[in-house]
Parts: sequence; C-alpha cells; structure tokens
Amino acid sequence: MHNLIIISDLHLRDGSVADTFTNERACIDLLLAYKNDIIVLNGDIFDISYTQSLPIIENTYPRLCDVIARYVTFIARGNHEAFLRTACNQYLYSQIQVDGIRIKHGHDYDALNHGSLAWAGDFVTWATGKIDRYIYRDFTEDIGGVVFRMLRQGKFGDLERYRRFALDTISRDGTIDSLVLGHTHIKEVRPELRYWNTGCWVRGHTDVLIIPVSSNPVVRLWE
Ligand SMILES: [Mn+2]
Repeated sequence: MHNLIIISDLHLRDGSVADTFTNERACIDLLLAYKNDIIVLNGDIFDISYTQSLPIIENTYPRLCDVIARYVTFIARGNHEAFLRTACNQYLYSQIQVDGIRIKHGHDYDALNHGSLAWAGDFVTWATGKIDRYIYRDFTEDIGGVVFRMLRQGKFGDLERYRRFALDTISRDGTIDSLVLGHTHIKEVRPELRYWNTGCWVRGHTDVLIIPVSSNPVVRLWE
C-alpha cells in the first residue's frame, strides 16, 4: 500500500510580511517523511502573481524548493501559476489522476474563474497580488482584510455551490471515483460526497491530506 500525500496553497512569495507561508521546517519534514509515496502539490504553491518571478521564490526558499525538486511526484497548476509551466524542474499539470482520484486546484469552479468570466478571476488574482505587493504592510490586517474577504466571498459565493459545481465533474466522468480540490483554503473531508479539499499551508494552517492508494496505481496527467 502506498499513500497519496496532497498539500496545496502554500503561496510561496518573497519572505516579506506579505508572505503568508508558514512552518517551512514542518513542510520539509512532511515531504521527506513521505518521499517514497506519491506526493502531489495541488496548486498555488508558487505565487507568481505576487512575485512576478520564480527565482525570487527559489532564492527565498532554497531548501524547500530543493526538496520539491527531488521528492514531489506531481504539481497541479493553480490560478496564481496561470502562466507558469515548470517550477523546481517539474512540469505543472492542469489535472492529475491517481487511480480514480482526480486532483486539481479547482479555480475553474469558482464563480469568477468559470467560463466567460475567467478574465474576472484572472483580474482578481492579479489585483490581489498588486495590493499585497505594494500596500500590504498598512493594509491587509484592516481594510485589506475586509476587501480580501469580500473578493473571496465574490469568488466562492458559498462553498456549497463551489463544491456542488465541482462534483458535477464526478457524475459526468466515469473514470473518477473522487475529487480533490484546493483553492478555497478551507480544508474539507467529505468522503460521503467523494470530495476532499486540501485546505492550505499559510499562516495558522498546515493542512495535509493523506489517502491510501494501491501499490501500483494508474496515473493520468493533463497538460
Ligand atoms: Mn487558488
């Protein structure tokens, strides 16, 4: 029996006050502890919409990036990595499936990133990156926090709708037994719905999802 280890939404930035990544040592220890299993990073790991530059992130977190390059099996692309194709010498996939477990970041299911409104989601991602980059210090803990919550509310509406929309995928695709998303930063364990959310690994959160899988699982990858 192998394990599938999934974490998401680290939002690695530049180590400044606007960088909400937390507990690097614990994150490295986790990845090393499961290096013989299947480790998937489920999107918004490298916050390119904030830093505009992968080398800034790699220089800020050299040890973590080295461990990711060596031991992470697959990386799914999040909305903050929309234009990133590779990181830590690994390709970023839009979706990953291990046996019947479909893993994707899930931003295409939120109200702003879906279909013809995808530009709005891209804009919000871009704008929050700019807000954090230039006025975070005076902003985020008060007014910025309120604005951020409003943006988040606009994106997700209620989590019930986001989840239900995503779960429609399962009913339409016969190869999927269960779905693992990230993006909302809210960890959910809903095996009765065949739905999980990997939560996040930022200030106050070190969420990780561990699912046992067969020793020789069938893997499918989407560019
Ligand atoms: Mn996201």
